Parts: sequence; C-alpha cells; structure tokens
Amino acid sequence: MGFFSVVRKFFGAGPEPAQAPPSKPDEATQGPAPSASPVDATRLTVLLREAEPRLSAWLAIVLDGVEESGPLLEERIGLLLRALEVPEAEVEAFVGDFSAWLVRMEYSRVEDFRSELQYRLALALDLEDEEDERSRLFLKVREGLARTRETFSRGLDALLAGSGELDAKFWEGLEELFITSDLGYDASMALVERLRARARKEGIRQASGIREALCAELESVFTVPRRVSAINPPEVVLMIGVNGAGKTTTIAKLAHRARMQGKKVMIAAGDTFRAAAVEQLQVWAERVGALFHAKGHGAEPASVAYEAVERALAEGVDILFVDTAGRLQTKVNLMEELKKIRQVLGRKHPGAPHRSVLVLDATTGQNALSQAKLFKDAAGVDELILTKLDGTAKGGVIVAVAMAHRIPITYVGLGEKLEDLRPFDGRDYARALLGEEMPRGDKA
Ligand SMILES: Nc1nc2c(ncn2[C@@H]2O[C@H](COP(=O)(O)OP(=O)(O)O)[C@@H](O)[C@H]2O)c(=O)[nH]1
Ligand SMILES: [Mg+2]
Repeated sequence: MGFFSVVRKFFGAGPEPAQAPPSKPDEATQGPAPSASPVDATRLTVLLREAEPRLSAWLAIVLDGVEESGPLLEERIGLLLRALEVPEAEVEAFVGDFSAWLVRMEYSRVEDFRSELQYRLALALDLEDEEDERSRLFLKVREGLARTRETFSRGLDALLAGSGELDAKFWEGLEELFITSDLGYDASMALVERLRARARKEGIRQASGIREALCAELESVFTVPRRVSAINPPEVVLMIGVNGAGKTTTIAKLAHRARMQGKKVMIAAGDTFRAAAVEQLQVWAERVGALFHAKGHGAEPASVAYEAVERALAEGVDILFVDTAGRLQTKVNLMEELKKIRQVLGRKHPGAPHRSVLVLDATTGQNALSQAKLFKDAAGVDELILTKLDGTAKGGVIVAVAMAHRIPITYVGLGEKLEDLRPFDGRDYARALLGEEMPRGDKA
C-alpha cells in the first residue's frame, strides 16, 4: 500500500524481501516491525547524541519511520526519555499515560497527535521555555492571530507607506486603525497619546520609525507588576466568566498542563445549573487524569466548592480548579453566588481562592471589555485568560483589556484541543500582531 509499495515496484525487489523471512510475505505492507531491534536502538541513540539539543530534533529522530500508535511508538518515546535520564518509573508513567490518552481520544496516526506529544514532552521535561518550543509557540500565536493581523498589520503597512512625517494626519490614521482593530475608543486614544510621547522622547520624526516604537509600547501595555505567588497547597483556582466564554474547556487545558507537570489535580463542578455542564467537565477530568468532584445538577455551587476543597485538603491535591456557572441574565445572583463561593473556599482553606481567573472570549470584541469591568468590580479578578484568539479578527481587544484593567493576562486559548492553551508573552504577542516573523531573541 501507499508509499512503500510504489517504491518497491519502482526498485524491483529492493533490499527488504531479502531481510524479511519468506514465511511473512505481507510484512512489508504492514508498516514497521512492532518493536525496535537492538541495532535500531543503538543507531537511534547515536543519532540522538549527535543531534542538536532541541526537542523537535530529538522527536524527529525517534519518530522516524513511526506512523501509528502502538508498541513501536511507546518504545521510541521510552528510548528518548531514557536517553534524557528520566527515571524509569516516570518513563513508564509518561508512556502509559500517553498511550491511554491516545486510546481515549481515538488517535492512531502520528501526524494527528505529534504536536500534542511534543507539547506534553515540553511540559514534562520542563522545556517549555526552550528556544525551540518558544518558536513553536510564537508560530502558533502568529497563526492564531492571522485574522486579527490581517486588519491590523496590513492597515499599518498601508498607513506607513502613505506617510512621511509624523503629522496630525498620520496620528488620526493610526487612531482609526486602532479603533477598527477592536481596541475601542478609549484605548485607541490612550495608545496614540503614549506613542506620541514616546516618539517625542526618542526623536522619531518619520512614520517609518514608528513600528519599533509601537512594538515597545504594546509590550509595555502588557507588562504588569509581578505579584507574590506564594501558595499554601492545595492551590485553589476559581474560574469565572460568562456562559460560553470557554471556562470549562480552559479548566481542562490548565488541568492538563498541571498533570503533565506532575501535579495531583482535582476539578470541581461548580456549574450546577445545567446537567450537561457537569457531564462535560467529568469527561474532561477523565481525559486529563484529574480527580473530579460534583454533587449533581441543581446542587448549591458554594457547597460543591466547600466539599471539593475539603476533599482536596484530605487527599493531598496540589491544585484544585473550581468551575462556575456564567448566566449573565441574572447578574446580581451570579455575582452573589461567586462571592459566596469565595467566602466558603477561604473559610475552609485560608488564602483560597489563590487565583480568581476571568475567562474572556476574544471573539466578543468590545464586549469582553465590559465583562472584565463587571467581574472585576463585583467578584475580584487576579488574572485573565483570553480564549478563541484563533480565527477571530478581534484579537486587538486584548490590548484594550490590558490597558483598561492592568490585570495580567496569563494564557491565551488558540483552539479547542488540550494543547491549544499557551502562556501569554506580551512581547511575542506584540510582535505577532505587527506581523513579525520570529519570536524575541530569535532575530536572525
Ligand atoms: N476555537 C476555540 N474554541 C474554544 C476555545 N476555548 C473554548 N472554545 C470553545 O468554546 C465553546 C464553549 O466553551 P466552554 O468551555 O463550554 O465555555 P463555558 O460555558 O465558559 O464553560 C466550546 O465549544 C469550546 O470548544 C479556543 O481557545 N478556541
Ligand atoms: Mg462551562
């Protein structure tokens, strides 16, 4: 079948039949042998030693010739992990976990899960900050921002091409560009003001010099002072936001990250309003291998939260995610409910919730801005996660939110898969928005 049979036909007998025992004439069409031979293992080990020290290079070596899940894949992943001196028990846990996940997700072709495998390895090996992973992340952010960039970056190019001096007409054009890129009126005005001040200070007179200044200004918009992050375990994370923003999916993605980093994770189903919401969360908990706490449809959310934190304390959980409902129609009730959840969490476990995370749907554009205000005033927000940046042209709203609220943006959602949640990096984001090709530090 496929590639192999074509090659064989072209080259006639080739070397393979000579090696294959005559009693198994079908073997050539069944792909690689189920297990790497010792010769193979030695060869791969040598290749790994010689390779550039990058996860993608290592993965390319061990996945060479592996097209499907199964024993060969497991052996190859094991080979890589052992070569990196990962303790045997962890190698087995990682491989077992990954294989079970492939079965649950019904994945069999390597090309369908290769990127997920690399993401898991990066997290498990603590290599996420490695240059290689950074460029992958940058590409993903860049790709996710494609539609936003279309309006923003192209508009900027046109404006720059049509302008010489930084005159009133230029600044007006820039304001307009910001507004059409979903920054909103206030943020657009403020950003232009900041840019004008920077241009004056740095002596930039020509429009062509504004690109770098804009990049720097955007980066500073995203830079928020660091907070103390000391945690008395279990760390309790409260997820809030309106219906459909992506809270449940984001919990699954965060839980997945924490699991890959070796943490014991629990998820509590605090959205008891819809029966389907509890089930959806349970499915995710099983997929990522997290403990799950629910009381069923219609239960009091605060009591779910209370019992979950009690259980998390008793069972030595490292991190507990509490899902909540997000019915905005009953705004007052929702905010009261959130306050009550916060109170019971703190009563049971001082300091909890350690993080109150507001999930915002980037596709809602300016609406995200008013949601941020509402939740911040009523419930308290420690960090923001923007979802659905993939495929929206309204990604510019992130600038408006950052400018208006000075709340750190910690992650962005770039798709529906578990690996599609990535740490937010203001500088990379600014660069991606401006259409640059490489992440910071990777400048050719
Ligand atoms: N494309 C895309 N879809 C997302 C993202 N995050 C969540 N979703 C989808 O948005 C929908 C609502 O998500 P859900 O987690 O149920 O929202 P909740 O009501 O806030 O819990 C689901 O179909 C998700 O798959 C993202 O980053 N990108
Ligand atoms: Mg939900």
